[in-house]
Amino acid sequence: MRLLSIALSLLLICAAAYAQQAPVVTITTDPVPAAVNMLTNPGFEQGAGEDGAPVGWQINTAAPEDFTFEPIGNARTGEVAWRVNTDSPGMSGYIQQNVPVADDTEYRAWTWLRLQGGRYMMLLRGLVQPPDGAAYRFDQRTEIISTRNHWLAPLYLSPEHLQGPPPDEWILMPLTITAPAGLGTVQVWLGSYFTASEMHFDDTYFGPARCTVTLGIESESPIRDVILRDMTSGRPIFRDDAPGGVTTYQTTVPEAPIADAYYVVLQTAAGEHAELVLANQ
Ligand SMILES: [Ca+2]
Repeated sequence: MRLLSIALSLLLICAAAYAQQAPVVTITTDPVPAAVNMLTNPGFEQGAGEDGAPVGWQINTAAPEDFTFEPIGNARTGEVAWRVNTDSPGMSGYIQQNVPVADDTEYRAWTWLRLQGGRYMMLLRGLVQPPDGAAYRFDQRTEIISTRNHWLAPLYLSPEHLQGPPPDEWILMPLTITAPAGLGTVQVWLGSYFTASEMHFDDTYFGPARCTVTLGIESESPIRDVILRDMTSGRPIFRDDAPGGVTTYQTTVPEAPIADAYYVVLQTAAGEHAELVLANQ
């Protein structure tokens, strides 16, 4: 009887928790990334040009015969995403676009990535000719690796030993740089770095690095703590650990890293709520 009453109590607690609507979180950015994006054909909706590269982009590899570059459906947004595939770890292969940049200016780049296997890399590169000094190469990069298509799988490597992001999920991969004086043009490279790879890109961005974020929350349960996070690791962009138990909350965060999505973590009287919030929806 006592067990039954404990079970009933638990059920009631669960029911109460489920009765509570999840908080509704909205984010807008000023500017909106699409309005200041410096890339041509960032979402690949214009498809492929005669050279087989996405319109506005070029293909960059020393072994084109090893690679498939092609538009595909099942996009993140619109009708088209871009696929980079290779069965060979012998060479790297990228799509590339060149963008003019101002001296000593911060920029941000990203792609949404669906990585089904291999080593994805974004490089932001160029040749710097300083006003008074020797030329040097600029090269910054970000990467992520998935072993989900490892050649030993699934026979010798069981699924739990394969690592990487969920293969059917679009993830946001940003990188922020400061263009040094004399860079002039930055090359945006997106592709596969010396692995057998299957990766898809959509909704790419290169442009201003900062924006003003407006964060709004509607919660049935009193809000006790608000954290806004960027996709990249590090300190939160914003935290309010004393919002005073309000249920309607709004704040403005200037000079935040611009992005299409942010992580928001809330503590409410009903518990924790963590969500990847798409901006400007
Ligand atoms: Ca698209």
